[in-house]
Amino acid sequence: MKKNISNTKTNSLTLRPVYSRQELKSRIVHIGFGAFHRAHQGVITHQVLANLGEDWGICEVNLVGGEELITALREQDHLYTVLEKHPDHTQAKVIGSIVESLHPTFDGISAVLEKMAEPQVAIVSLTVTEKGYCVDPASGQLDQENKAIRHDLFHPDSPESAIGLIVSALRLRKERGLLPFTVLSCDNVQGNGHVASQAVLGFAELQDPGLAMWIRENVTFPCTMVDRIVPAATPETLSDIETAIGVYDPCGIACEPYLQWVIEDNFVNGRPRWDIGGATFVNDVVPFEEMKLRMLNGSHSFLAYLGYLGGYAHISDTMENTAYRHAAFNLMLLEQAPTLNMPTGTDLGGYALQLITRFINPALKHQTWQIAMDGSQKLPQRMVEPLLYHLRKGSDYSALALGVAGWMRYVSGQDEAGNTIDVRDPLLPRFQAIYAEHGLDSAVVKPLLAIESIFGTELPQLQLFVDAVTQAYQQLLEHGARYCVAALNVKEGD
Ligand code: NAI
Ligand code: CS2
Repeated sequence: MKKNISNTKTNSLTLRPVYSRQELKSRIVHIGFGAFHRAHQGVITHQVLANLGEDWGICEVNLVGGEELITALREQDHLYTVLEKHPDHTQAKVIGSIVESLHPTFDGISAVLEKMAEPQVAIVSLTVTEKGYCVDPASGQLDQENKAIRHDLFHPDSPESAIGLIVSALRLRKERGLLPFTVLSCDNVQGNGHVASQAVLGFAELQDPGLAMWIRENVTFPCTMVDRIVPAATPETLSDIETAIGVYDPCGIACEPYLQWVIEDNFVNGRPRWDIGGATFVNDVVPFEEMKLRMLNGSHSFLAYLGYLGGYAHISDTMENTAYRHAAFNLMLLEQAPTLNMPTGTDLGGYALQLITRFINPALKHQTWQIAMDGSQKLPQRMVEPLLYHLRKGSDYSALALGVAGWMRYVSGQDEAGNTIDVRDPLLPRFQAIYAEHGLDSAVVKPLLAIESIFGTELPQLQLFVDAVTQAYQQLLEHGARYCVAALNVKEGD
């Protein structure tokens, strides 16, 4: 038998789950067994089980890719390792909250649907990336032109999208007289619960208005703010984990020590005591979500585009350059924080300092290229609203304008040394067409800003903004990213 984490003693027996995993049932079906979920919901649920011994197990589903990962997970009895990387030491935990897994490729989509229709399933949670919601990012409405959505509308028994799958599973529950489940989005999408709800209801309306009404009356879609920096695993990550636990774990994942989960407490069919595992239940998540998306993710995107162009492979590398560090801090505090409406007493200065410390962590090799991915889906919630705020108020938005110009320069597909950039984005063909027409020239600014699903309709009409981005783009062409980031600090009187 192949030696793995389930059949071999790890370096320390205390790493093992202390609760009886036989008692666990799949009361949560999670769609999107990626890096983040393993280090976040998987861990928090594990902590609850370790403290309370309840029966909230998780069944994992991957709709897109991940076949090898699911196969490996099954071979090791669904146990996996999380390695927390502090700047100067690491800490490993073996997580036991996952009890089963399904993949349409091996098990067929009907097995996934049947699982979601089992009576004990109370929550269907999601980490399917921004594009997995099949919505127009600027309006949040279901994208009826999406290929998977078009397929699913006419094939309720064999859905391909997460949205089609959820609607079909809810149909089964309605037909069988079962309680519904809560749909819990854990993606970095502003108002993620509302977006999930709009997508699910928009889809159900088109397919079956009666079902849509039942969903509207019976299902809830709590919003959540999720936070933990979890870079994609590399061979180095897996080797670090092997060193820590003494056995190779292909499902292992490394992450930062910090962890936050703020959840709107609105569940229709029960929920685990995730507060025991470190989550916070609140009535209104929106302010926390906006704070995180604008201050953390907004500056992450800024650092990803300008860092990649400046020749930095990781976020921690950009932080070694004082100009980048100051620019990120100023972006958070001077351009993003003022756009927020936080509960009294929220210390945004302290939050910004904490974010910079997290970004500096040299043990966390978080690639700028990874964060740069899918910019068309990320910019709307990270930069567009704050830009509109400043343009209405007449306040400074130089760092945000440079961030947008950095994204535009990045999606050209060519770095500052003339090497190819592997740009990953659902709108790549659109970017390529624009660059094919105009070349590496500031003439691309207007057609890129005209992409309504990213920038909406108001922003591209504001000449001041168009001029600011055009100027920043021109500067990037002439002087490069490092120069522009340094010049930004001089401008802000740093
Ligand atoms: P990953 O690349 O490891 O996993 C992506 C997951 O999404 C996979 O399970 C894949 O099957 C699924 N997926 C991709 N496209 C899909 C689609 N069209 N329909 C259905 N499923 C789809 O990425 P990771 O790191 O797990 O991140 C996933 C999401 O989690 C992010 O997009 C973000 O919204 C959120 N997140 C990630 C954090 C991180 O630091 N990695 C932190 C906070 C939130
Ligand atoms: C990052 C996020 O990839 C990205 O776009 O900005 O995944 C970031 O690491 C997390 O949101 C941190 O919680």
